[in-house]
Amino acid sequence: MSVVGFDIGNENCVIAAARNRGIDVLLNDESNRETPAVVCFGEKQRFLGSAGAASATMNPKSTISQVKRLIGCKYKNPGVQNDLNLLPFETSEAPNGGVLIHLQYLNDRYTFTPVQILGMLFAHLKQMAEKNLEIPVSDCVIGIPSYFTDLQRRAYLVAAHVAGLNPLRLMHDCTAIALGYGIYKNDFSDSGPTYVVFVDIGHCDTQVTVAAFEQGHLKILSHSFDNHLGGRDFDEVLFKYFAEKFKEQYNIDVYTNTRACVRLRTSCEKLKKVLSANAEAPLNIECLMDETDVKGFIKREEFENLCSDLLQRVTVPCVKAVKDAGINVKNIYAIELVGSGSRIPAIMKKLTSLFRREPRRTLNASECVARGCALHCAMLSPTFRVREYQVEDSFPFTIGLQSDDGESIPLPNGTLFPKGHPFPSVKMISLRRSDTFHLEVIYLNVDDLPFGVSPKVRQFTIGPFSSSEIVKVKVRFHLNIHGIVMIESASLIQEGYSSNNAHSHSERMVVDNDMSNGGVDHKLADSSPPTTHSARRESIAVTENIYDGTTIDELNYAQGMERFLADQDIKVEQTKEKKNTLESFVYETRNKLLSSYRSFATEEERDGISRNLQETEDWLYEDGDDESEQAYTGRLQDLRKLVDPIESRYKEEDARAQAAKTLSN
Ligand code: ATP
Ligand code: K
Ligand code: MG
Repeated sequence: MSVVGFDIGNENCVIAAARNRGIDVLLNDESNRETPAVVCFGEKQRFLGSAGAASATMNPKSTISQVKRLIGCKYKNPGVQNDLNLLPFETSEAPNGGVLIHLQYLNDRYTFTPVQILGMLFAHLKQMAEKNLEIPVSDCVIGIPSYFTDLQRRAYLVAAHVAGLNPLRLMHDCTAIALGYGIYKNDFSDSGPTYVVFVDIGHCDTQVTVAAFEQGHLKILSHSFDNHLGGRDFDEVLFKYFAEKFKEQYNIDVYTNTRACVRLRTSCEKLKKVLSANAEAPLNIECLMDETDVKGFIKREEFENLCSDLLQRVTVPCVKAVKDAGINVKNIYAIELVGSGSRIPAIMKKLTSLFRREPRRTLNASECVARGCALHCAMLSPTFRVREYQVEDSFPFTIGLQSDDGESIPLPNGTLFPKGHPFPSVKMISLRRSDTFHLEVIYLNVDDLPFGVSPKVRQFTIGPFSSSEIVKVKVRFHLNIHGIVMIESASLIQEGYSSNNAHSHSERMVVDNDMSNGGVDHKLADSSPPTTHSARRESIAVTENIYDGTTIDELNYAQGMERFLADQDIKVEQTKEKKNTLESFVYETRNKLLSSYRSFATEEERDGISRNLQETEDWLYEDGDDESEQAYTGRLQDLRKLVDPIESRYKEEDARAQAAKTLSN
């Protein structure tokens, strides 16, 4: 069984797998350890990952990137609108309020959801892992940002299912990093926990997590983030700077030209990387637009000045994480800096002055998320033995419960799971109702949520049921291993209350069944207190009312579409192969006619075959350049018919010579 961890970054994906008693990062076809999160729709087939990134500047409108920004998001969210302004492909609002992506493909107009695009990427990565491991890959752990909402988490799961993956857990990126950090370390002190701050600066976001380590155990104390601050924001500063410069200097406006924008952004990213290692860097782009070659130049110091706001913003989630963790800066054992976006030297400087000590880089900055996920997958898999280690994660938002019938809910401030609550976790509440009712799960503290995100999580219908009197209904909530809220069960408890009791529902106590044993136990067994002998317990149906998620029909459609697109890719690849085979046959036969076959064919035969080879070659360059698989195999068969008799004569003679040689030995 496969044991795999995926880090789906906004720019780069990494796959790690447990094998040979360790965790390995898997290589893609180009022998790279990182694969761009890009799906490009070419003329006749898709190009995924590295191949997709290679065609990004040629085909901007049909190259889909940064899907992490769009998945499970509302089109109208101002943050999403900002992102869409920077992305060259066409989008619109979906009927459910999400994002739709439109593009031209196979002479038709296609529309995809971000879930479908992520599904394509997952399928590509799955294939890559299978090729490396030489076994089918299905079970996996997938890294996600801690700030992902219920909807985004569900969307990731659906995308994984579209690709035929079976995610055992969606794991917070920094929790995975902390696991990889803690599990191999033996030098934690016995006198209380060791506090470590993890700062992950990627392409689009910054995540900060404080973890407390003890021997054999890690506990997440806080997650904090800026989901609009990453490497690409630093690129954008350079982009704006040069766009302005070139307007003055060359009188060109790149904003009016999609391809020029894409090319300038790409060059600015390269320039930024050069500035990480050099005090100054040039920028040269040939024929950026209007047949103008542009030249620019910037010093690191000037770049840092232009970025001063961004640099200041890096400190905000750091301060918040430490505050939420309730620890003192001087008690921090280490600050670990990861994510490739953090390679800008000024970021290190800024964090050094904030924490009054230099952050460390003891982890592999680009691989630690995937490695931690693979480790966790090994822990969850029955086929692997990993040393005993407990991971207790915490949920970053306060989850609340509302009732739409005006009836009160016996929860303090309506809080079902407070911010920072360990998960997975279950909670049982008792309500008093006489027929079918609805409960709405929401995120209570909007200030904690990423900007513009809807606090609505999900609505549940408990019922149908109806009773002549008010009865007790026990509802069991589950904040599951992925950080998704579910109702596990609802049951009606008939105890034969007197009518006086019916009014005391607001005083009824909450039964809290938190599983605080390291968040490892996620048994679904009911552990509620036994009811009295006279009570009757009857389970009630629970229906989830999906606001805007993917329905089963949509999942089926997406899976069907993925099969169709994958078949198309395979067909195109096979056709290319058949064409190559024909081409090689032409060249090889021509050579053989001059050498090995020469004495086995008459001159007439040789002339005939040569003529045919030439015709085929001409055809391949002209009408046959873009033909069907059958056309190529047909041509090959025709040529074979002519060449086969000569080949068998040659082989016969060759065999005879071999036999003679053996005899004489
Ligand atoms: P995210 O975590 O935001 O989803 P990701 O995981 O794909 O994205 P990373 O691969 O960690 O992101 O980081 C990518 C970012 O790192 C890019 O913005 C890239 O420009 C930047 N980067 C890579 N190398 C350097 C460097 N040497 N100097 C500065 N920035 C760099
Ligand atoms: K990554
Ligand atoms: Mg990342």
